[in-house]
Amino acid sequence: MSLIVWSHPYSAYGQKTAIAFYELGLPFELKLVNGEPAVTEEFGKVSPFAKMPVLIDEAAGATVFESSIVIEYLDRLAGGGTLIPADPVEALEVRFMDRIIDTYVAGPMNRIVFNRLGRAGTPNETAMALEAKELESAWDMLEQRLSDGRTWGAGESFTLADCCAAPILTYARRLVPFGDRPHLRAWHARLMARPSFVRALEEAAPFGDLMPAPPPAD
Ligand SMILES: N[C@@H](CCC(=O)N[C@@H](CS)C(=O)NCC(=O)O)C(=O)O
Repeated sequence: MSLIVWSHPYSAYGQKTAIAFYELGLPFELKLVNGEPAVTEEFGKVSPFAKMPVLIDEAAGATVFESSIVIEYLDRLAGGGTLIPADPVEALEVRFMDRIIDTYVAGPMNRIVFNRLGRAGTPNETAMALEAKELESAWDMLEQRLSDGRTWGAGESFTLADCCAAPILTYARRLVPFGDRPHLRAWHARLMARPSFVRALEEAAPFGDLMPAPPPAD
């Protein structure tokens, strides 16, 4: 089995996928998206939106992008039912949490970061305040969802929802702190201790801290 992943260890979506590989025990070869012109040109041929990660399954002749779809693909390759539960009702909750975090946490987070880095032109303070409000709403929603006492994002098993949450919550809380939301804090603490995420963070460490926000104060 030869699985190649175009990614970068600091990338939130790259980490999301790396966590899935480690959870499933699947080996992969990293193609580092490092900004070098030749790499960028080659990457542009496999990634239609120039976004990482992209999975190439050479044995199957398949190119898969969109991190959630990559993880569904990997889960099936590993036999199925681990990161996406076999039970359709449980699977729906997993996909729901993945979508909520991707849309309402990563969405505003990325727009704030793009503003701060000047990638969206002159930083727009009004727009960034609105994005921060959306992040607060997402924290409220997640706190409420987790208040049923679940251990992981969608129940008692570590799933796609947790692969998604670990890196994205870790970066986003630096923009809008968790505040007084004990369930959210406890879940994030469990994610930080999960060996697959610890490994992804260790791999990102040599690249330094690229986030345009101070480390969390709490
Ligand atoms: N919806 C995509 C988002 C991927 C994404 O935004 N990746 C970022 C890295 S975390 C990226 O490639 N950014 C490069 C750029 O915007 O130039 C997914 O889930 O895979």
